[in-house]
Amino acid sequence: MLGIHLTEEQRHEILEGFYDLEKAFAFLQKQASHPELTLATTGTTSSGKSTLANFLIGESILPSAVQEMSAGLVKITHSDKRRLTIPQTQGATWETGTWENLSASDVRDRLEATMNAFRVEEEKNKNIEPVLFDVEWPIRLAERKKELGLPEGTQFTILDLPGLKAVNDERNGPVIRANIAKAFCLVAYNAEETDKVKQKTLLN
Ligand SMILES: Nc1nc2c(ncn2[C@@H]2O[C@H](COP(=O)(O)OP(=O)(O)OP(=O)(O)O)[C@@H](O)[C@H]2O)c(=O)[nH]1
Ligand SMILES: [Mg+2]
Repeated sequence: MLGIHLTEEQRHEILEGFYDLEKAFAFLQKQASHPELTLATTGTTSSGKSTLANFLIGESILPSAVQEMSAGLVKITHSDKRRLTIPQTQGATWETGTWENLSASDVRDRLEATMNAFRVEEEKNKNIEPVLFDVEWPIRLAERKKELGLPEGTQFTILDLPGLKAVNDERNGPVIRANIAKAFCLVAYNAEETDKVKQKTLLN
């Protein structure tokens, strides 16, 4: 009955609306059976983000150092595999690809070498695309879903982010901003930082 007075354009619009509703419903259905939990370690430079992420993972797969270490984004997805993928990004001079059955130190060494190579390239080209690391790994915390009160099908991801150096940090700022909105953030800061005002500004 509705259709009798509708133009072709209006009919099309209504149909599009139904398709969107169907897509939203399918998304919610998937979310309900396989909810996603993403934790992101974020905070100031050299504040212990990667050390904390390694603790949650249960193995030291992320490089950490006294001086600035992390560059780009490391995404660790809970899996029974031990696989690392470094996708081809614009300006990449480092080895890209997928490596399987790695040890924790294999991953850490490759991440460290690639982060160092990225920093060298970044000095020459400020507009280089941030490096990405996709790690599939058994995350210790994800094996304790019951204790955490999480549904069995929960998909577990940890994002280890680079540090925020300054409020207008043009290097790491965009990577951090693009990812924290989608995650439950664990904020790390260096309790020994002497410039308390700077620290507070950054954390804010
Ligand atoms: N005293 C102390 N040192 C820590 C702690 N957590 C990490 N560290 C040390 O702090 C230094 C920096 O640690 P990282 O985990 O690399 O810090 P990060 O925040 O990931 O650093 P970037 O990613 O480079 O910004 C390393 O030397 C760690 O061993 C802590 O809880 N206490
Ligand atoms: Mg780090």
